[in-house]
Order: sequence, then structure tokens, then C-alpha cells
Amino acid sequence: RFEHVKMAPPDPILGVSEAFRADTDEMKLNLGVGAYRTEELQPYVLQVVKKAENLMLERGDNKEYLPIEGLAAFNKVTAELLFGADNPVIKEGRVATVQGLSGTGSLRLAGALIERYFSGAKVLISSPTWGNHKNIFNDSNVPWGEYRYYDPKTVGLDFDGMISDLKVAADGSFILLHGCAHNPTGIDPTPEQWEKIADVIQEKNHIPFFDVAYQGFASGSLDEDASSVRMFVARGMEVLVAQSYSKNLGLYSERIGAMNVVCSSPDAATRVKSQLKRIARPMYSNPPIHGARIVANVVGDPVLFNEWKEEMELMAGRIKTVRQKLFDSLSTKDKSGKDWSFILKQIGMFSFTGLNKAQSDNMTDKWHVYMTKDGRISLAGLNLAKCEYLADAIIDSFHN
Ligand code: PLP
Ligand code: TYF
Repeated sequence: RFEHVKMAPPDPILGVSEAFRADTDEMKLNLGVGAYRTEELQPYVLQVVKKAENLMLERGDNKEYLPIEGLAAFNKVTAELLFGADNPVIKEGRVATVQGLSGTGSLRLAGALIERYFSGAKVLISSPTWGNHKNIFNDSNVPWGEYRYYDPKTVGLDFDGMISDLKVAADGSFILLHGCAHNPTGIDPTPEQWEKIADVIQEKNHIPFFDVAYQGFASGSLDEDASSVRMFVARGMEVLVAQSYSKNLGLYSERIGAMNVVCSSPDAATRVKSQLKRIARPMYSNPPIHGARIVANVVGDPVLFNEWKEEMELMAGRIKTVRQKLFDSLSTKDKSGKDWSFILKQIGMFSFTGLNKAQSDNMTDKWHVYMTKDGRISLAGLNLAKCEYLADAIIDSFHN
């Protein structure tokens, strides 16, 4: 009965980790998946997460089903963290927030909402973007297109290309934007560029749709990393925002995040929320509680909240330190005169090296450095001790 089922292709990012595990070379380095590692290259559980979990044990919290929309205390703090607790849209009750299965599951809820209520509307995604965006909208039966984003000549933002693509798109398109720390390029618009992007989106009656997977991880400041979203909201626009706590709280496998829809009235928000629940129900009935409680305890408690911010600054700081060291090593070792400063301009977990597929293959086959074939490296998987080795590998791969 299953003979006609064909083999599915491996995930281009998660597949890299499988290949890494099979490699026995002692210099091997996994810069594929975007997951934070310590300087010893070990996974890291935040101290505040352990404290919140201890608190939950002490209290003897139960495992009853959550409502379809998730844990109320979580939904409250997650919207406040994103928009700012004093934001009028929160005070006026204009945000529909439902807990989702991390960033991915929250995006998928929005995909279903768009399919049902905006028939024929396209979602425009950046070229390139996180690979799963295409999968999510394909499976949601939502048509998507791309806008220019990355300019290989400057290894920077193709701002003019982006603006003109937003201008020629059909009015009322959904524009998927990375709130901060663009994946995979590490290139974000400047505040001035964000304003111009918002101008065009408003002119064209487009609907901004933010994917916020790295709040606090880009600059080290939660507020600063939410400033793009908040600027759009302050203009009075209706905005969709998917949130994830995989990276900033290190809760990868807890699958905790949220979908927020800022509406023009509290009434519309109530109706949108009811539809998001209707979509969630036949998909997974109700979301998992453990991660939601951790977030509610950390964000909702002033002491733990401050400790979290300190730990996040530590993580973001370690990544900045290896970024600098990698740049220094490349600049010293490379005698070709190539300008490596683009590495310092990129932010967040990733660096887009500009290595093409053949060069990325050389990184892996000859140097045992595992990375995605688009030339992206996760600096979160790098430590100071291996920067020089990585620089050798990159220079060799570039010039061969
Ligand atoms: N969006 C972007 C841009 C990402 O990089 C990721 C991965 O971290 C996600 C969404 C969703 O990840 P998760 O489903 O683990 O929250
Ligand atoms: O881009 C990354 O590495 C992260 C992690 O299917 C990730 O976003 C990668 C692939 C995937 C889910 C998460």
C-alpha cells in the first residue's frame, strides 16, 4: 500500500547535523544549525530556565490541558515583551495573541488564517530567507513570491531592489519581514531604511507580517530588537507577528512561541483570535504547557527577568566576540586584499560568507566544517579556539 510513497529530501539545515555526527575527524565543526553553544561548544540551558523549572516543581504545578489559545499568563507577557507593556494596542485590547508551537507552528497558524480569509493574496518573502518559510506557505496553500534582499556584490542589503519589488507587488500583499537578525544573511535594514520600507508598505496597503525569532539576540537588548515591529505598530498599521523562544531562552525543543495579530479594533481582535483557535483545534487541539510556564515565570518575575537579560547579553556577547576574532583572523591571514568587514556588519547568530555551493562543499569535504550550502555559518557554534582554523578553511575555499 505504501509502495508509491517516494523518499522525501532531507532538511537542508537539520540534515547538516546528521552528517556532522557521522564525521570522526577531531577538528570537525558544526556551523550548520542556529543553536547556541558555550565556549566549550556544548548546548546551554539558561540558569533562569532551571530556576523557573525548580519553582514549577516546588509549586507542584499540574499537567492539565491548556485552553486552545494557550496559557493566559504566557499570552499576556509575550505580547507585552514584544510590543512593550505600555503600548496602546495592548491597553486597547487590539492584539489577538495565541500560544503556538514555537515560531514554526505560529507561522503555520498565520498561513492557515491567510488561506481562509485572504484568498488569493500572496505572501512575499525575502530572497533569501529561512528555508522553512517556503514549506510553511506551500503547505498552507498560500501563494508566495520573493522580494530582493541580498546583494552578493556588496554582501549587503539590496535596498533599492527590495523597495521596487514591494512597489510592483499587488496591493494588499503580506510582506514577511524578519524583525531582527535576518536569517540567513545577518543583514538588517537600518532604522532609516525600516521607515522607508514602512512607507511603501503603507502606500501599497500591504500587510506587514513579522517573524521574530531572535528578540534580544541581535543587539543584546529586547527593546531594541523589537523596535522594527513597534515602529510599524506606532504608525497604526495592522500587523502580524510570529514569536519564538527557541533562541533567546534556549527553549528549542519545548516548542514555545506565539502568533500575534494587531487589529484595528478590540472587536476584530476577538474575532481573529476565535478563528486562530478554530484553526489550532483540529491541528493539535491545544499547545504544550511546560515552555509556556517557563516563559511566564521568567518574563513575569522582575528578578528572573533581569537575570534573563544578563544571560542573553552573555550569549549575544560571546557571539560578537567570535565574530570579531574571525574577522581579525581572516584579515591577518588573507593576503589577497579581500575586504572582510562585511562580517562585522552582520548581526545575530549567523554570518553569510558569500561562499558558493562548491566552496561550501570544500569547507565540509576538506576541512570538516559543516555549514549550509548557501554559504551561511552559525557563529553560535564557533569558539575562540577554532577561529583561526575556520579562517584557514574559509580562505582556502574562497581562493580555490
Ligand atoms: N523564523 C526564523 C527566521 C528562524 O530562524 C527560526 C529558527 O530558529 C524560526 C522562525 C522558528 O524556529 P522555532 O520553530 O524553533 O521557533
Ligand atoms: O536556521 C536555523 O538554523 C534555525 C533552526 O527546519 C532550524 O532556524 C533549522 C531548520 C528547521 C528548524 C529550525
